[in-house]
Amino acid sequence: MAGVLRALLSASEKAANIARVCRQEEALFQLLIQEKTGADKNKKFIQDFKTLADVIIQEVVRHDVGKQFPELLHAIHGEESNTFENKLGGRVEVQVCSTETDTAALLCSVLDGNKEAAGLLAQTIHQEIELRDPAAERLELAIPTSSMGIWIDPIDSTSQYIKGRGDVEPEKGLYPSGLQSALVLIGVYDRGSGEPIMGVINQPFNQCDPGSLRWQGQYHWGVSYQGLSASSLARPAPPPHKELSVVLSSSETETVKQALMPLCGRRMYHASGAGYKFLCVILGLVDAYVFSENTTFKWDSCAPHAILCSLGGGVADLASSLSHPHGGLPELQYHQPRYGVQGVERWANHGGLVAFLSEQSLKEILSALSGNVLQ
Ligand code: 2IP
Ligand code: CA
Ligand code: CA
Repeated sequence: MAGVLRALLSASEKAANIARVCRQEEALFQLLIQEKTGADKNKKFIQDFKTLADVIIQEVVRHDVGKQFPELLHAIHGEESNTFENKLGGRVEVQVCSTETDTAALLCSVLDGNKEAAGLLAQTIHQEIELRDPAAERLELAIPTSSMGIWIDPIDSTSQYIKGRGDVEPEKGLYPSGLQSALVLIGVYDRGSGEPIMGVINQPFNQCDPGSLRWQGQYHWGVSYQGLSASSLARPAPPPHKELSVVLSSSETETVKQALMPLCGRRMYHASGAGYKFLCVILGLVDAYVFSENTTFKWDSCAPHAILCSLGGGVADLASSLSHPHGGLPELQYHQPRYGVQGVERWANHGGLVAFLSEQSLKEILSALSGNVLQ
């Protein structure tokens, strides 16, 4: 089972390499953006986009993990389909071919005939990643792969990935926008219970070397299964101040912001990227991430949710928590689609969410929000 974690970590490192390689040549990158339409589109955005990197990463993760664990292949799902059309109308069904040369030839059709770029990308796709992570290697867990399902968000915060800004200044350690918010998210859940059990978050653009202008990435993982918890991170120490801090989407409703004001005062931050906002809680930069709308999806929350659980926190379904204030804690689940809806909506976190590290913070947030009209 720790073998699965190692496979996910290696796949996430390869994904981060692909994300960086695709962004290497601005002119070429601009060609590799496709607008999403119909049932694939996130209704939150007037225009929703995917890039060739999104499509390749999802296929590569599926391929690499499926090669090592063939029994998992049918249970690996993600945000994207495997087709991509570039701005010139070139179309490809992305797959990892049996040789690097074949993969390069396949990709060349959407890279405007740029053989060098196709070769570099194919090389990155076929590269063997030798990842050393002693803590992950030491881990011994007995979770049957037959009960696992996997959610991939190949790139979260695609809009920031496309904008490509590397010069945004952080506020209290937190980036309101910029490449730092683009993340690769790979989460594992239990197909029986729907609980998140393992998560990997890879941040391809963590730090930019001022000399070479090369980006270095960073990853985090967590496992939480039947009372056993392990993580690459230590649980952050509780903040010294009494006021809670929250991170919100810039599209969060005024009602929610007003309701949280007495609790958080000035400690209310905004950041792009659902995954990045979860990461801010995981790293202890804020106490919670509150989102009252229905435009995050299972692939956004599964990986961070598993890491939060491994650190003693969790992700509550906001609407159910408010409508059953005395019930058990209703956490998000990952195994069942919503009935009667089509496309990406089937996998929406429909009731909104609160990501937290301590149940005390969650309680305070829910009591501040109760009585306010949500959804
Ligand atoms: C998006 C992305 C957006 C987020 C939205 C997600 O995923 O994380 O940034 O909105 O909810 O679905 P916001 O930044 O307002 O939280 P993707 O980039 O994968 O489409
Ligand atoms: Ca996403
Ligand atoms: Ca995405």
